[in-house]
Amino acid sequence: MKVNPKFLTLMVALAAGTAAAAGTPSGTVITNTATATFTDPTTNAAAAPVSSNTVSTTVLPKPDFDIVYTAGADGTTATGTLPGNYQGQVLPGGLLETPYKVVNLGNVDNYVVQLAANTNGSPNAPTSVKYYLDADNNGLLGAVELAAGAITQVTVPVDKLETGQDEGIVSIIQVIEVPANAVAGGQYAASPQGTANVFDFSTGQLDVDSVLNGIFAVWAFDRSLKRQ
Ligand SMILES: [Ca+2]
Ligand SMILES: [Ca+2]
Ligand SMILES: [Ca+2]
Repeated sequence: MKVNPKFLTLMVALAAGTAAAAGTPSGTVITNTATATFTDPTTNAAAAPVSSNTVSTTVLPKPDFDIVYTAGADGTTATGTLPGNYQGQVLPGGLLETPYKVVNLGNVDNYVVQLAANTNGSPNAPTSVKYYLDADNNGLLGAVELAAGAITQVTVPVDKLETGQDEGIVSIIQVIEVPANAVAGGQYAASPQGTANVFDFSTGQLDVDSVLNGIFAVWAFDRSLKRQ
């Protein structure tokens, strides 16, 4: 029985290439056995098919993420135009709550993104900036979510290819606390900044990256509100 070795090599290469398909979760093991069918030149009849060795390839991690507004344009810098529902006025000592989404853009399941507040460029320093898990994904900080406590990281599932919805999203709420002695018209701004391992496509290496939500939430005080 004669089998063209070049043909088998080609089949194996095709099988290996399949494992690089975009979006396949990392750690997935793809196996492929190539089968060659051919005519036996000694008999000029169809010979029994020949199978190659089984090729196993493990999909490598290519993590990536973004932090975005729940609606409206996103950015990656701390300047720009705010969506309307990300600005407003509160009393001194008040809390300012805005929702964001941490999005898994890679193929790593249970992908951990560290969260911290970026207040660079804020006209005034907030008393604190905290993040909470928006467990019911309604964009509001509920009593149960508040009681669960502030978080410093989120664990984001991978988006399953076999489903239509995007499972790779975790919703969070940012809470800016403004000082009790804040003056009227004072502005306070903060943006969630995520840090996590990401895959650098230019080098093929894993790297650490941060992504701002895009722009700061700017809030102003109105003295008239204080008298109400
Ligand atoms: Ca909620
Ligand atoms: Ca899906
Ligand atoms: Ca962003």
